[in-house]
Amino acid sequence: MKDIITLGEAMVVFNPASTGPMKFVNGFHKTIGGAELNLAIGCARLGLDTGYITRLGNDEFGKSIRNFVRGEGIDASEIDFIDHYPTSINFKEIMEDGSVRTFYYRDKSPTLSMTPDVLNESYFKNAKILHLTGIFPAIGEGALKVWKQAIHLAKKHGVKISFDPNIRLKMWSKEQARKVLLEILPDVDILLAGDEEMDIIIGKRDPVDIIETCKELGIPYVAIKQGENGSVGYSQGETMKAAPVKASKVVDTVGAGDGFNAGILYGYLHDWSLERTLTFGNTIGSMVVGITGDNEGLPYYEDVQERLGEIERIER
Ligand code: KDG
Repeated sequence: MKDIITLGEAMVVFNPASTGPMKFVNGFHKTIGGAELNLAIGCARLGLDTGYITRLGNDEFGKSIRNFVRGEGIDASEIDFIDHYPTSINFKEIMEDGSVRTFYYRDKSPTLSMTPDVLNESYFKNAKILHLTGIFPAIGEGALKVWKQAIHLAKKHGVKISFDPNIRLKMWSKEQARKVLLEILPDVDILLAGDEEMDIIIGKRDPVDIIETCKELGIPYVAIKQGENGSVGYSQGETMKAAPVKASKVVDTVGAGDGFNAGILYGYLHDWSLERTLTFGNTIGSMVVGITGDNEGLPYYEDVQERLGEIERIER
């Protein structure tokens, strides 16, 4: 039985070799990204049994992504390839303060060629949690249908649905995002969302108000990300705010939310208290921003323990 399975679009990510406006950057480093894949990497590094579902272009980039997924110890048996759809690409611009702009080349995403019947029902039957984001349905009509089928299969087999809206306004408008993402909320078991994103979806930004709405919708487990202000969680009648964990440095903020999510899912699966779980998630988020790349900063379990002062490591 897998702890986590996730459905997403992976991309080759070109990280700039220097900071500043992309139009003046001449060198890039080829890496790999995609919110759901980052989450899968974060979970696998913590020690969870993780599987990733996607379709890649039948090209060199697609093959390098599958190799990378396998190298992280993530099950890649539900990855397939398609001709004539190039693997998607994302170029990043990073400023001195670590803030990022992304430039997507994903209009002909291989995931657009997927149809609902390609999802393997037995893979869903054998999973504890299905993690979804609002990026996949924003790719286009075909991807939206596959995403809805994934929700259907999870519900059919009692798989918990974890959901991060991950609203990307370069991919769709606020109105389109609201329409699609509002619909999924009643099906969600674990909501992992930014306060600004919830403002777009339900028109509420204060975590207390967001949690009220989640209770009305029957969402049992909630973690609201507030960036530098920490996070607020809700579970089993308890609401709790967890203080932010200060990053030792900030060089690239991409992937911090995915790292936070991995930490929360780890705590959820291990029945940890809300306080411990939120602190664990905040700590991981603060570690991710210190390293360039969408997932290079995602820690292993011992790295987080060390950062929390739970273990001491002798390095030399
Ligand atoms: O959450 C991080 C992702 O945003 C990044 O890896 C790229 O998936 C991506 C996207 O669509 O922006």
